Order: sequence, then structure tokens, then C-alpha cells
Amino acid sequence: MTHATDWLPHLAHWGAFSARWQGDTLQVRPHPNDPDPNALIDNLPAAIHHRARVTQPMVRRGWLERGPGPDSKRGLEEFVPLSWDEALDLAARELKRVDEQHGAQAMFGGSYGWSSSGRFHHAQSQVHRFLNTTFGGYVRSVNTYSAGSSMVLLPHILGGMEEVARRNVTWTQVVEHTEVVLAFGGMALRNTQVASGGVSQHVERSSMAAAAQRGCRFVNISPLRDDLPVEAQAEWRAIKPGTDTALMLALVHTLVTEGLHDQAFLDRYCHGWPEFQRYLLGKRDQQPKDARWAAALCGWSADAIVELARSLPGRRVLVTVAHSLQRARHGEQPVWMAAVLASVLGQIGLPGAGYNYALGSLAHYGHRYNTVGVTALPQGRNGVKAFIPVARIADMLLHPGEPFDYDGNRHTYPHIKLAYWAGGNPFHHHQDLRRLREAFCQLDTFIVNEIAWTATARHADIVFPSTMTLEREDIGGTPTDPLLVAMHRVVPPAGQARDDYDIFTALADRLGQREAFTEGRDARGWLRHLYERTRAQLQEQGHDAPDFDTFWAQGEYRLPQQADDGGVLRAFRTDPQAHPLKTPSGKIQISSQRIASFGYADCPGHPTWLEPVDPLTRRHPLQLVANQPATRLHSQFDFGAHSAAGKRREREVCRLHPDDAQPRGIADGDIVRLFNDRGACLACAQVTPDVMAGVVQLPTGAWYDPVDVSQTQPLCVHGNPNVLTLDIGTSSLAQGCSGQLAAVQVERFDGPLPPIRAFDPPAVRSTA
Ligand SMILES: Nc1nc2c(c(=O)[nH]1)N[C@H]1C(S)=C(S)[C@@H](COP(=O)(O)OP(=O)(O)OC[C@H]3O[C@@H](n4cnc5c(=O)[nH]c(N)nc54)[C@H](O)[C@@H]3O)O[C@H]1N2
Ligand SMILES: Nc1nc2c(c(=O)[nH]1)N[C@H]1C(S)=C(S)[C@@H](COP(=O)(O)OP(=O)(O)OC[C@H]3O[C@@H](n4cnc5c(=O)[nH]c(N)nc54)[C@H](O)[C@@H]3O)O[C@H]1N2
Ligand SMILES: [Mo]
Repeated sequence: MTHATDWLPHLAHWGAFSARWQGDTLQVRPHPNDPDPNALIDNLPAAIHHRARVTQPMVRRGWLERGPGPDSKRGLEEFVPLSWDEALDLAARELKRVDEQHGAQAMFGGSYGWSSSGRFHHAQSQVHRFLNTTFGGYVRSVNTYSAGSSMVLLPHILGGMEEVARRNVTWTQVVEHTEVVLAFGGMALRNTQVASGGVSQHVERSSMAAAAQRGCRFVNISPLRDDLPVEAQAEWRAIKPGTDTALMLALVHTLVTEGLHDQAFLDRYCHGWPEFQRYLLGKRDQQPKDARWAAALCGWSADAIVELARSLPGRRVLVTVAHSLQRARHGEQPVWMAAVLASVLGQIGLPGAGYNYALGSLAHYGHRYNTVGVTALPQGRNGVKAFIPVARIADMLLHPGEPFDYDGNRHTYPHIKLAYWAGGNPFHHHQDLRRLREAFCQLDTFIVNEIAWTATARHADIVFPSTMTLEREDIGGTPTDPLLVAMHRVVPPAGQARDDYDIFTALADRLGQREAFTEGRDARGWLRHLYERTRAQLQEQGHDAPDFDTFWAQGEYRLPQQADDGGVLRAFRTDPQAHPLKTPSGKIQISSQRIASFGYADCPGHPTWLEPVDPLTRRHPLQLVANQPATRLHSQFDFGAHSAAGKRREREVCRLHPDDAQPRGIADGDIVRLFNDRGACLACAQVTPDVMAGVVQLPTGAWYDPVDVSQTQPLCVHGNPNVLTLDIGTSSLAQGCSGQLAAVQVERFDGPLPPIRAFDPPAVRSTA
């Protein structure tokens, strides 16, 4: 094994760092210019040679012996190790069979997931390019689990994610101008420290501290106290999850009925106010959306609502809404209603004020944009029309040929025979895992490229071992951070692992499309090619960017950035005629005739309070908040040191309030069982007043570890909340992921504690 003893530059979704190999350990240290490095970096060292790594191509025994076809044995059978040539031959033959018998419209290549940060080895781009260049396309997925409903809603009412979330209010503006931040869902530092692609400067903590010191008031409207950092000196206003729309309606009701609203702003910049106002005042349903009405729903007193409303006019108010609020049934409503609240306050487009959807959910938001793009791997042309909203994967596999609604149109779920996944973990990200497993059992064949034995890899028929970042070279960068990083290779591949690019090259070769896939380049050749395209853009702008070899030797290059000018919303405020929004009216759509014309009961033509679909009941009286994990990125490197240190008794920690713990006989450190009609999981209880009463919080990301995957209500012994969550679209408009909230019950678990087996490789037996 080669020993890389120098510190070598690299980039991950959690930040820029360098790494070196010393003896038999990996050492990592954050980029020296990062003011607040992200501790997730500490998950890397243990990952390199962890037993959970996939180190050889593997095929499920039943698939090998009985051939492709729907099979309820997925996830239950042992694997057979094969040589690369044998496994690639099998996979290529099966891809060819499906293409010949059913066509590319029977292949699902959506392959959602964050994989790792380099622009070339981005696994999703690799699998898309492979399917496009080899078969002319694949059934794709649209949108993300992150922002599934806002991505669809916002263009109807305000603008795209880029205008409303990314190029809007920056942290610099917050430090200088903002007087009040109403943070719905908070702005948890653990979340702002992460961005797809990776940022080199984590500025959120110091920005909130500086703004608070200047006197900016942060209001954390959230079920968890720590959704804003101590540095923000925030007031914590606990709210029952899923009720923000009611609270916002009541704030607006108070402002309007007390004449505190900015009518001039509504007249000049907004469309559809009168219709919304009729709903607000209860003209049609005889129910004014006033403070008393909302108080009963959201757990505040009416006085507290009125008082908060009265404190806002005349101040620079910034409204933020975390992604989490829209990752729930009817998630479109709080996103839309927050735009109305900010409009009624007349603040949209002012420096440091208005509405910055999702500021604080990821490091992309509140940062400046580069003037050039970081060139990504071209994915080729997809000739297949069929698609699904990404979180409808199980519906698609279980209901082929059936219709679904999406954004004003009716579509049909395609008949999928083969799915190819690279760089994602659906048994992490999807809801109702029992149902998801049933869905994957419908396939003829499931192929997965993975670095580790995730539950997804365990449910595959063919598993190809992929190299992880640090085991290959790449270029790293993201539009919201100036640092372009030459990601050096630090360690050799684990076992027989190969780059995703090499796996797809070998498959394309067997299918006669090698040249189309590679264009004659090896990985280094692609890095040069991609870099040169960014360099050409820089040169056009008059920047003297170094050539590839110099860039590679220097390890990084700082890209120029755009001015902090408030983007589209500021321009619109300055001159709405010259810079109309890209909405039907050119204005902020308080109501939308277009959405109304779709006739969706679950997403009407203006923001509306809609009853929850997974209501709390006597049997399931607690609201589960399944949010992002502080100690890892999703499920990645759950076996790393930082993630392991955050667990107790080897399980995920579930936090609940003393008022909920005590009557159930639950003490801090007890193992508890969370359950509902969909499934159950074990976790270790932490009893704390930092979680509001009535709520239990269990973050995502503990690897799925079921006692028996085939059970109708599987028990995950490790603490994966997605056994409990509901697999339902946010609405007919966006069909986004609803994974954040679920109704559950919790009890102390006194039985014998099952061991954690999630990180042990599955049973493997060779044919010989
Ligand atoms: N209940 C609930 N569920 C949720 C959420 C929630 O709030 N609540 N949040 C949702 C959100 S916002 C998201 S974005 C999703 C995240 O869901 P995912 O993006 O699917 O989660 P990751 O764990 O990041 O999965 C990435 C996988 O890629 C693998 N990988 C890494 N690098 C490589 C590589 O180079 N090649 C290959 N082949 N594989 C690689 C990793 O080992 C890992 O298994 O989860 C969603 N799920
Ligand atoms: N450390 C770490 N950081 C991450 C990630 C990670 O996995 N680990 N994932 C990244 C990704 S892909 C994404 S998309 C973002 C996600 O960003 P978000 O979706 O914003 O993150 P969450 O942590 O799921 O939710 C934030 C908080 O919202 C609160 N909340 C939940 N429901 C409600 C509600 O109905 N009302 C109110 N007012 N509050 C509510 C919860 O208390 C929760 O802690 O995070 C990113 N950052
Ligand atoms: Mo996400």
C-alpha cells in the first residue's frame, strides 16, 4: 500500500479539509481559513477500512440461481461473491435483456441521493450518463427529498429556489440590517454547516452572534430549543409541529384587523390579496383566522400571538422557513403563507429583510454566488418521457399503470423492471420502510453501486463495490462558495472497489457503447476537460486562471463572486415594472388562479389551513419529529467515530420532555420503543425540557437494522425513524416527501436488548 504522508487537499459536503495517511491511520484537518469547521469530518478516518465497506462484487443467491423476477426474498438471502468480470457480464446481460424486452422506459435510474461531493465522480450523474448514452434514457425522478414541495410551489408564487432561497438575503445583510428574525423551524447550526458540494467557510454561527450583539432579535418558532444556536440569544417559542400555517394566519389576521399591515406594499407588489383576505376574515367559512382560533391549534396563548404580531411593524423583519416545514403533508402551505406574512409586513426586497425561504437549512443559502459555474459531468440526453416526483418511488413500483397528479397534470406510473442506484440510500431517505421493501420486491432486478453495506445494498441483487471519496481524484466546488478544490487521492481503494466511472465504463464496453460513455477520456482526462471549461469562462471574464497542472499542484483556486445585491427580489422591489417576477401576474401571488384551476382539495388557490392526515390519537398521542442528524450527513458514515459517539447504548438517541417521560416510567438512558401501525424502532431516551411536551425527536440516519425485514410491522433495533413515517405526497401539487412528522406512541422497552448488526456485512457464501 502506498503511504501518502503529505497533507493533501480534499472537499466533502461538510467542508474543505486536508488529509494524510500515516502508518495505518487516516488523519484529517479542516481548511485553515474555515472560521467554524464542521465536526462531521471526524467520521472519515474509521470509514476507510471499516468492516461495513463493500470490497468485492456480490450477487444475491436467489437471483443467481432463479434468475431475474419479482422476489419477496430481497434483503433476506445470502450473497455470493463473484469476480469483476463475472459480475459485470451478468449485469450487462440483464440490462440488455430488459432493454430488448421492455425498453429504457422499464429502467428506473432516478437514483436519488447525496453521494459525495466531487463534480466528476458524482454517482448520480454517472448513472444518468451511463443510462442515457447506453440506452437512450431511463425513467427519472424530479425534485428532491429536501425541498420537494417548495421547489414546485415557489415558482407559482414568487420565483425559483435560486431567487427565493439562494440569491436573496445574505448573512452579511443579517449582520448589518436585520432587526427581527422570525425563524420557523429555526436555523440549526448542524444543518447550516452542510451544503451539497461543500463550502469552505462556515459563517453562520459568527453571523448570528454578531447580529444578536447588535440587538437583532431572533425568535425560534420550533418544537426544539436548539434549532437556533446559543449565539443567537434567541427567544424560544415552542410550536406544535405542523401548525405554523395557523400561527402565520393569525399573525396576519392581527396585523390586518389592527390596521398594522402595509397596504401600499400589497397594492403595488402583490396579486390576489382580496380573495385571500375573505378567507382570512372568515367571510366564506364564518371562521376568522384570528389569534384565538390559532391558539387552540398551535399551543400558544392568543395573547402571545397578538403581542408578537404587534411587535413587528416598523422593523426590519426577516421571515425564514426551514425546509422541514414543507417535508410534511400540506407542506406547501407554510411556505406560501410565510410569503404572505412577509408581504403584509411590506419587507420583501429590503436588505436583510423580507422572506428568505430556507435560510439556515443548508450552507448554500445566505452566501454569495460565483460568477462562473463549476462544470459538472454532462449527463447526456434522456429520451424517455416518463418521470416521478422523487418521493413517489414506492407508489410507482406498487402501482404501475395507475395515474397520479402532479403540478396541474395527470401522469401514469411506468412499469419498471430494473432499478439502478448509485450514491443514494432509499432505506435511509424514504418513508414507511416496510412498504418500500415490498416495492423493491416487485422488480426483476435491482443493481446498486455502494461503498458500504447499507440496507439498500442488502436489498439489491447485484452489488458493485465503489471507491469512496479520498480513494480517487476529483474537482470539488459549489456555486455558493468561492473555493475550487483539487481533490487529491489520499488512500488506495478498499479491497476490489472501483470508481463508479470505471464500473459504468466496463458495462458500457460490454454493451458496445464505451466510446459514447467515455468520449475517449480516463478520469484524469475528464478532470482536465471539466476544469478547462471553467477556466475558459474565467478567461472570458478577464481572470487569469492557472492551467490544470498548476491548479492541481496548488490544490485550490478562489473563484470570483457576484455582488451581494439582493438578487431578483431586490430588483423587483426597486422597479416592479422593469423587473417583474416570473409569476403569471409578474407580482407576488397571494392567491394563484393557476393553482386554483388545478382543483386540488389538498392545495387550494391561496394559503389555507388544512387538517393533518396523520392525526394524534389516544393510541398514538405523540408527534414524532424525524429531523436531520447532528453527528453525520444523513446515513453516511453512521459507523464513523463522531456518529458513534452521539449514540447511547449503541442506538440513536430519542429526546422527549419530562412530562411525557414520567407517566410512561421512562428515565434518561432507558431504551424505549417508538411505534405506530406502520412499524417500530428502539432508541435510547434522553429526557430534556429542550423538546416541547407532546413531541419526541428522533433524527434520521441510524442504519436500518430490522430484527426481521419481512415482518408486517418491522422492528428496527437501531433507531431508524422511517419505519414510522408516512409514505404520502405533500399534496397533489408537488407530491413531495412527508417524512418529517408522524403520530407515534413511546414505551419503555424492558425486553432483552437485540444486538446491532447493521454494520456487519450480510451472510456471504461462495459457490465453490
Ligand atoms: N423521515 C425523514 N426522512 C428523510 C428526511 C427527513 O427529514 N425525515 N430528510 C430527507 C432529505 S432532506 C434527504 S436529502 C434524504 C437524504 O438521503 P440520501 O441522500 O439517500 O442519504 P445519504 O446517506 O447521503 O446517501 C448517500 C449514499 O451514497 C453512498 N455513497 C457515498 N459516496 C458514494 C460514491 O462515490 N459512490 C457510490 N456509489 N455511493 C456513494 C453512501 O454510502 C450513502 O449510502 O433523506 C430524506 N429522508
Ligand atoms: N448535520 C447535518 N446537517 C444537514 C443534514 C444532515 O443530514 N446532517 N442534511 C442536509 C440536508 S440534505 C437538508 S435538506 C437540510 C434540511 O434542513 P431542514 O429540513 O430545515 O432540517 P431538519 O433538521 O429536518 O429540520 C429543522 C427543524 O425543524 C423543526 N420542525 C420540524 N417540523 C416542524 C414544524 O412543523 N414546525 C416548526 N416550526 N418546526 C418544525 C425541527 O425541530 C427540526 O429540528 O439539512 C442539511 N444539513
Ligand atoms: Mo435534503
